[in-house]
Amino acid sequence: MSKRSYRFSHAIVRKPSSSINRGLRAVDVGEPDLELFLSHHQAYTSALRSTGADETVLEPLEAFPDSVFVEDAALCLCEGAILMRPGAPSRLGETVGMAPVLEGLYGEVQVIEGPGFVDGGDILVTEREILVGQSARTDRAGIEELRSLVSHWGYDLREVQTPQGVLHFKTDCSLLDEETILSTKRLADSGCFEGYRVLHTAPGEEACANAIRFNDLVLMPEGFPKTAGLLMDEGYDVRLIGNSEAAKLDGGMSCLSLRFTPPASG
Ligand code: CIR
Repeated sequence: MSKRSYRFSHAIVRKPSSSINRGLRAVDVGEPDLELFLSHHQAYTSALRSTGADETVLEPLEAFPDSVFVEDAALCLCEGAILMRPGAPSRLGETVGMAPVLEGLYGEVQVIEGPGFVDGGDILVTEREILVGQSARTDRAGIEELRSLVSHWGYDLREVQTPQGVLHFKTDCSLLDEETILSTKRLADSGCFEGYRVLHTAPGEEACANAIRFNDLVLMPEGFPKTAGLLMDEGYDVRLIGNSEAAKLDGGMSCLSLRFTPPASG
C-alpha cells in the first residue's frame, strides 16, 4: 500500500498575522496572544520539518485574520491540487494568495468555482476514499463539484455529516494510518467510519480529535494526557504541540498546514 494519505514530501504553512485577534470563533474565550501563537507555530513547523519534509512558510496576511489556517483554502492530492471555496465570507479571498504557491508546485491547479462551498477542514483523505462532511461551511453543491474533480483522478468521494455545532468534519477526527481513525465518540457513533479501526478520544478530551499523522509522527495538541497515552500505547510516535491560541479560534493541528506530495513534474 502506498500510504499516500499520510506520507508526504511537502507542507505549506502560513505565519499568524497581527490581525489574528479578529479571527472567527464560535464562542469568545478571549483574544489569542500573537507571540504565544507564533511560538506554537514554530514548534509545529519544526515538527513537520523534522520528518524530512520540505516546508513552504508563507508570510502573514493581515487582510485575512484566519489565513494561518491554510488547510481550508485547498485540497492537495498526489495527482493535483484544488482550490476550495471557503464557506465563511471573510475567508473566501484566502484562495487568491494560495493559487500561485500551488501553481508553483503543481503546475495547473483546479478550482471549486461555486455556487457551492467547501472548506478543506471538512475533507478527510484516507487510503481508500475521500470523506467530506456537510457542515455550516461545506454544502452539497460544493461537495458535488469536488466529487466531479476528484473522480477524474480515480477517487471515491463519500458525503458524510459533520456533527451539529461542530465547525468542521476534521474538528472531530483524524487519520492515524491506512486503517485507523482517531475520532470523538459523537462522530464515530454516526457510523461514518464503518470498516475502519476507530480509536476514541478519551471522555472530556474531544478537543484533541483534530490531530495529524505526518510521516512517522502524530502531532496532537498538548493538554490531553489520556488520549495521548492511548496513542503512545498503540505505538504512535506522538509529538505534543501547544495549541491554546489556535484553539481560541477553533483551530487545531490539521488546520495549520497543507500536507502533500506533488507530482515530480510539478
Ligand atoms: C474559522 O472559523 O474558519 C477559523 N477560525 C478556524 C478554522 C479551522 N480550520 C480547520 O479546522 N480546518
